[in-house]
Amino acid sequence: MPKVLIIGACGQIGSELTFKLKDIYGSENVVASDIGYNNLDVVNSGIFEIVDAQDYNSVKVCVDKHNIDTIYLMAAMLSATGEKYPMKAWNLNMDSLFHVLNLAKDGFIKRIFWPSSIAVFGPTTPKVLTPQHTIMEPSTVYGITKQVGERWCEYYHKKYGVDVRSLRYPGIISWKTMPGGGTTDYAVEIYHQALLDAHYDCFLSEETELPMMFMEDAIKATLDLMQAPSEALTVRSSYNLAAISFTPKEITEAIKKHIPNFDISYSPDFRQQIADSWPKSIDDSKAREDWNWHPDYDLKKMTSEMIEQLRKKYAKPVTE
Ligand code: AKB
Repeated sequence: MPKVLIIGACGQIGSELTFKLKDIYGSENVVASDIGYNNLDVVNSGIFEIVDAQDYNSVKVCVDKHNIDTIYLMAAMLSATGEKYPMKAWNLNMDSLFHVLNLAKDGFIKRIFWPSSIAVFGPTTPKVLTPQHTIMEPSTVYGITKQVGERWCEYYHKKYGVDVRSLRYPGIISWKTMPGGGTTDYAVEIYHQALLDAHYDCFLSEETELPMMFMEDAIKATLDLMQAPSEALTVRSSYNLAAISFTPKEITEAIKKHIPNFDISYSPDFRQQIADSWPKSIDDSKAREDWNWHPDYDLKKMTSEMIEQLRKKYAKPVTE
């Protein structure tokens, strides 16, 4: 049974990963951690520690205290916030990765999950069915940190035998915890606003097509990759991963099937340029070949689930 530490457990993906890992390995084998008590559902769900991902000693103390052998490093500054604070994004995204890679290199932990992103690709990358191996000239700070991170992951694996595994997440859509600071966040906000106001003002233009994925699929992919036999993995930088691609116009049509009076307006801002530099769709055949990846959710199924869950969430009294 692995002893797991999630760093960044209060965030959008970290929180759901924490709940799922507790289901699988038992609450006593999973330590959630973050820089603050930012998600009370996570904090109150079992063992929780304050860990500063940028401070090697803070991470090491927690690893020693709980005999951790596996780390999911989910703390990161995403694309939109990264453009506002370039050096903070660089420092957080790189320092935290080096700390866990070095813990593994020095034998303190055995396995690492580190998320990369479609942001590793840039304006010169082929946009449709972007291949696993292709031109990568990211134009955002976030994308640069992810691309550099991938190189270091592969280097630590080849040079020191570190068992680090990674996925290039597309935009992740979920109803439990809000995303923060990403360019794909519109695809979560739109569901909330559809239910609250029947209107959404989108910060991307109507034809901006981006790769996306429902949270259930993202968690499944993460756990399948982490449980795959080491010999099966031929990619130690980061695997392309895909499920759905859609535009703001297409997600609006899908939402209108449930909320017919929903309407959308468009006010593209600085995030448009980021989105325009990313692929429209991804070729994830390596992930399918190596560890049998396949997604379960399309736009229609995801939209039904999002609307159903958010309806329940908003129907609950505020005191709950
Ligand atoms: C972002 O929009 O920055 C992230 C990502 C695609 O990695 N959701």
